Amino acid sequence: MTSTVNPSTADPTTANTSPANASPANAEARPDPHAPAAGDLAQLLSPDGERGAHPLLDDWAGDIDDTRLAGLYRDMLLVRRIDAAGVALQRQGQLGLWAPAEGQEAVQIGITRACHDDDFFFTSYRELGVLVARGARPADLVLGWRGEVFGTFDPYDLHVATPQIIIGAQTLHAVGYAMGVQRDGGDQVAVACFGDGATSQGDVSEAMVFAASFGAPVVFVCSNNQWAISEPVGLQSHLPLAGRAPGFGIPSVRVDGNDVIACTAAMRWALDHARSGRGPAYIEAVTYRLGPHTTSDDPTRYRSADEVALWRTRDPLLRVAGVLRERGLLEAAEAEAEQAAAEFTAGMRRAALEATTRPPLAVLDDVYAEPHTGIDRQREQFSAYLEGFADDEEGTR
Ligand SMILES: Cc1ncc(C[n+]2csc(CCOP(=O)(O)OP(=O)(O)O)c2C)c(N)n1
Ligand SMILES: [Mg+2]
Repeated sequence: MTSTVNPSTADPTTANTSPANASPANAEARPDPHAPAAGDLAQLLSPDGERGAHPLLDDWAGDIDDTRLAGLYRDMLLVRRIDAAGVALQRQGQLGLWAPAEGQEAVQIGITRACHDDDFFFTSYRELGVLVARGARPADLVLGWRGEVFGTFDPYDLHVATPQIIIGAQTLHAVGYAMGVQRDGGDQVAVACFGDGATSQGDVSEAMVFAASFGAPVVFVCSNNQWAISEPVGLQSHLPLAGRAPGFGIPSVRVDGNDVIACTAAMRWALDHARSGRGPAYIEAVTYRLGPHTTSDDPTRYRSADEVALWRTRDPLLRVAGVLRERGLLEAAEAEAEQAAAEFTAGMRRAALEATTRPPLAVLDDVYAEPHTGIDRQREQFSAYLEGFADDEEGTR
């Protein structure tokens, strides 16, 4: 299943219209192929809450009734609350950094809920929903972003590898794992989650070559959130990203990443393809990063308020909430999610306050067993940097 682009349906209000998006290659004349309406974007629940049909995905969504939809909504709302708590903790000085997932809950929850428990995820730093749906504990989310030693979870507990900061590298890890499954036997699938920006990394292309050559049971999930920090997706790909996979011999589907039903269905299709020995599959989930790239970023410098406002109307939670309200199921789903969120976020605050933090310089202690001039130099520079805060009041850092 390849993607085609119909320029007449391009949405002029998305990424390619802001000055920061000017591409060296004739950007003004090019329609925006990444706009949600362009091409064959698979959708089963429209922003107005209308249930739609799709030739590939219908077969995989039949059982998603109102009760299941309420469950998906509860998961998404929980993730949104946890995300907000992460941002707040960072703003309070408890975390070094946080990479917000706001706006991307549908793809993260949809793909995780479609998996078997032992399918193994290889994610970037933004897949908060995958971690939450896999049962991560509050401390798992807090200690890593605090930079604590032993700050991560046991990957074999959650069947999620340690989140990858090196853009795209996890796709290679996923394919390696999938090739291991082929050799060990079993029906596990590896899932590689990455962003639109990652598709420009050689690692991702190499991963797709290996996956296709060996017919490895891996699903590639590209969350196209329109931005790679300040670079719009249109700058690095002039056509929809789902269209790349068939060039590697990998079937793909381009799905509305803010439609949790379509994301679940697309993932079920892709998992079935991989699990049944037909090799890798690829999903491009078209979504949007509503917040900053991380808490260190100021997106007002490179994208317009209008663009963000437009995407707020496509909020993945809103469209499901509308359906649930009509069916009289919203209140219960919200109450359940809020209760779970209150407990989880209290746990996050506790984990931050109870963390035993080593002196910052200790981070360099165990890098090498022997003295090392490079580390000595870094220690000197870092000391000087820390001394810059000497006048700060006790306890403000
Ligand atoms: C190999 C590598 N190059 C550059 C970076 C710096 N970097 C961090 S995030 C990022 C953008 C990634 O964008 P995308 O893949 O779209 O993921 P998103 O952050 O939007 O989820 C870059 C370039 C990095 N971490 N690793
Ligand atoms: Mg991105």
